[in-house]
Amino acid sequence: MQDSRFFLLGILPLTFGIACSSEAEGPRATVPPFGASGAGAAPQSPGPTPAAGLGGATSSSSNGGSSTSAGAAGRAPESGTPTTPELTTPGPATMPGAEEPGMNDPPTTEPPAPTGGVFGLGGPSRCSGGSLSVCESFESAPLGSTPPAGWTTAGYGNRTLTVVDDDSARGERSFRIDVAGNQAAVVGMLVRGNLGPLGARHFGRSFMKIAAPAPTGFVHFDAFEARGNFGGQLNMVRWASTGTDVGTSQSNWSWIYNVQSTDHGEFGSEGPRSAHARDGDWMCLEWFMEEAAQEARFWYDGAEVEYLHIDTERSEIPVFDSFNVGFQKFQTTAAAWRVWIDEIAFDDERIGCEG
Ligand SMILES: [Ca+2]
Repeated sequence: MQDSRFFLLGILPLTFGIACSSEAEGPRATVPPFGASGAGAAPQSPGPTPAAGLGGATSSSSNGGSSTSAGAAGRAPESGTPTTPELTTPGPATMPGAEEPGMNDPPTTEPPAPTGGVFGLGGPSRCSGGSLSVCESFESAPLGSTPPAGWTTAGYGNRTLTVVDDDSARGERSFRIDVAGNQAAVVGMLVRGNLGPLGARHFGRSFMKIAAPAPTGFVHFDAFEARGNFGGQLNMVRWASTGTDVGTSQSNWSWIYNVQSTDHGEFGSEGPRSAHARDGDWMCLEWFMEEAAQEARFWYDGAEVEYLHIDTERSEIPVFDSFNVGFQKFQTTAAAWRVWIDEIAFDDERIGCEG
């Protein structure tokens, strides 16, 4: 069910569309959440704490470029001054050169307490079996800023994207996104293009960990963003978290379905907001998206979040050109963010947290 606040979009879509899809240089303006009293706040000026709801801005994905042969093509500098956002032109042409690459539980109201060895955590990578269309363990990627083969990095802002060995869901290595504090929109994503049949229908799975304590204050962040041409416009379809105070179990902080379009604004579904992203331990995120059925589903630590089963709701799922996995957020937080991702997988069947 769409939130009534979405109808506010009718007032501001042009503004958001321009602000969010601009190909202008430099970090983009903060895009406030719908219904936020701080609408229009400029970067570095978060304004009053807004109500829960959608928010966010477009990210910038790489225009391709091989991580192994195209050098820095499509990659942003790792830190320091604001970087140049990549083009957001929709369509397959935006990804040239990129390398090839069951459950029905009740809504998750209280994710399980942090535990080790559950949800498929620990032990060696399970990517090596070769049964999944895409599975990235980071185990064979060199430590440092070079993305794994088959991926590029994208985004902007003062952040670093690094293969590390200080934490992992499995194996020894993972991919870490560090975002410096006191910034508004920051995008740090791994990008996968040349999706083949997965572009029209896919299951995804990632493990994600946010260092505790997470920054406080209102924020919209995305853990996953799939991009494609929908009716001539670029749609960015996301699994996001919005609200105040990461790690709480209040309805103001939860996972949502979120779509940002270059021409008709931003919308999504957030239901009762009963599934809450945590900080301090690994989360297992799974999802499904299909263009033909206009259906999306989301599982959290193995349990389906019913309110994020998008079937009759507005969905606008295109055939995707790229998948972006990582961390991007759109409001100023004083504190820095540290996020790890690991065992990123895509397939035509559900992967599961144990997969
Ligand atoms: Ca790993």
